[in-house]
Amino acid sequence: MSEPAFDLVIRNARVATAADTFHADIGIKAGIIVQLGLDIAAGKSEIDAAGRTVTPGGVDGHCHLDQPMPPPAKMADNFDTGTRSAACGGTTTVIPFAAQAKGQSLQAAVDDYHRRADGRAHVDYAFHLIVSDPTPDVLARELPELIAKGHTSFKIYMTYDDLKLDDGEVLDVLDVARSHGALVMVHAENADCIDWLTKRLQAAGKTAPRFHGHARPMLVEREATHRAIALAELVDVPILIVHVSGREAVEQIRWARAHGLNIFAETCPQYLFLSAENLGTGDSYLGAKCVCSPPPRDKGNQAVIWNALTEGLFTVFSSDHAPFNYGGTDGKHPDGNEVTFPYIPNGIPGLETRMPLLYSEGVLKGRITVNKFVELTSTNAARAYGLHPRKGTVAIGADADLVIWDERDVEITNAILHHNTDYTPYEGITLGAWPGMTIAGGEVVWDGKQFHPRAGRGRFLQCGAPTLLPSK
Ligand code: DUC
Ligand code: ZN
Ligand code: ZN
Repeated sequence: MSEPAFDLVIRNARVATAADTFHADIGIKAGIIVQLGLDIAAGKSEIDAAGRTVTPGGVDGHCHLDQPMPPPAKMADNFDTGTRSAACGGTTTVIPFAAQAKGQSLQAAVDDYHRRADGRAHVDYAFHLIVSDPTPDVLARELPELIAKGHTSFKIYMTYDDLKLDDGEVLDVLDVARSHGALVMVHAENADCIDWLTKRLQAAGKTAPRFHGHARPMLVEREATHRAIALAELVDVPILIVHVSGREAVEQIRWARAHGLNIFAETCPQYLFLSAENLGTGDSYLGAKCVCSPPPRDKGNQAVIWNALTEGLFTVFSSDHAPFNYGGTDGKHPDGNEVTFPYIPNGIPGLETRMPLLYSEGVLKGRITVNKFVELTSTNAARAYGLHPRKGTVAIGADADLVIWDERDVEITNAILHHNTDYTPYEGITLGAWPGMTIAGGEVVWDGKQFHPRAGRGRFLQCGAPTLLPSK
């Protein structure tokens, strides 16, 4: 008897890519898709996907794992638990951030981050850089060297004291990106407006978690989005505005595109599924669970983000997973205390729920096609961060990273999730779909009931040049 032709065959799949939907068997060998066809030869193992949709594994191009934090804050997920939850939610590539502390070299931040990731990841990963200290050496030597080593995207912040750049520094970083073909992701919120509002709110005794939203109104995001666009126009370089949360930022992006500027945009589940109400009422501290920046907006803004998503404004849909426990001493209760809103660590968990939320409420509710879903959750992130077509599609030669979807009701509770965070902001939401199986590099990592760990399965990916088409 001859050896089976494939390690794994997925039969009778309804395959959805960003471009097409078609029926095929998928033949996998050594972790790669090597054949797509009808009635292909046998595999050592076989999975029947009849009646089910198969999409590329998700590429979460914006998540934070084991990122060093000012004490006592500590992220609840590292590369083990973060990639475990990613896999169980259908995401097979994660791109967290090697964050430069002010005064630190970028290379030191990358070396430290490799130590945190090495041997722990269950799915493949790449690193964006966070540039917080663009010294002459960083701009002239470190950034170009790191871009050449596969870090072709970096995030910059217009807020947060320990991370923010002034406009001149933003221009310098954009200029390096232009010269070396990298993509800059911009966190657009006006730091001075936030500081000013925060001081006034504190002076008035308005310190409960819900005032986090009052300190960061839509206006501060609108102004910074406008400024980021202007700075990118001056340098003549594309940028990606991350975590767009509402109408006024959407209007800025539409304006930029109408003027021929190449501005890409990201939104996240929290701006579709959470609203200002989740930041709590009165003095309740529970709203700390949903403190993230930009904050969830009102229901009108939520509807604007849904419309913008269905109309094609967004390039990518990412989790911005930034996990802090609600209980304990190193998360939302620093040193065990209820603190005033400026001291609540910003961020919510969302790696595992990102894809099922959008599949259920986007695809199954008829708001977007399954092809648009694939584009937003996988293909465009792979393109933006130079990983396509190895990642982000179902094609011969691509990595065998796949999700087989089960269309069944699932109630989200923290107990069914695999992150290490002690809550989910989506507790109690019932979805119409969940990954029935996730395959990463040809191996089943999630079978719909059980996670199949193999720390170190996840490989570090060197990213190439972004291959996104100009934004429309
Ligand atoms: N905001 C960020 O910019 N990053 C992580 C989490 C958050 O809320
Ligand atoms: Zn951000
Ligand atoms: Zn972020």
